Amino acid sequence: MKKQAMIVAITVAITTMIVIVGFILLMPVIGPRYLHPLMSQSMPMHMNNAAPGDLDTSTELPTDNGLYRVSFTSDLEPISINQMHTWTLHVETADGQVVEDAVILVDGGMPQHGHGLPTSPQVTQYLGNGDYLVEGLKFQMGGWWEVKFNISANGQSDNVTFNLILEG
Ligand SMILES: [Cu+2]
Repeated sequence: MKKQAMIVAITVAITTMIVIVGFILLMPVIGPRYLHPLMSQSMPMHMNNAAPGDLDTSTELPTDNGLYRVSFTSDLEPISINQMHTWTLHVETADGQVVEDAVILVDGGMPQHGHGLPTSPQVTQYLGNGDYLVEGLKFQMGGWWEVKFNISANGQSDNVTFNLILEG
């Protein structure tokens, strides 16, 4: 009887170890789905994502490397979804000189959804006084959006990212 009990105990121990090791090995496959159902790709993510609480939604920001100060105003105020609209971007140097004739590229998207902008907004016109017309902006759902500008002037390039929280 004692020997039998020991065999049972060893069998249980080995089985438990196999199950634990197997579970650990399978974690990369099953883990995300079982442990973080909200992060699963198959879930509709648009409803359950809160933007980071400390998100900077300033409409005036320095560029990443501090070359320029950039601000924007929108002709749609407040900015709402599913409406094509226009921004005016204002660009100054760090010391407050208006930046003329910059080449500006527009990009953006929703960091939590992994998709970009639904349109291809472009700077279509220099309005003078450091102001640039950005046409073709549209956001098709509520949540956290990033709008990025790459600004090149006088051989120097820098980037700025504006954060928007839109009602959906
Ligand atoms: Cu989205």
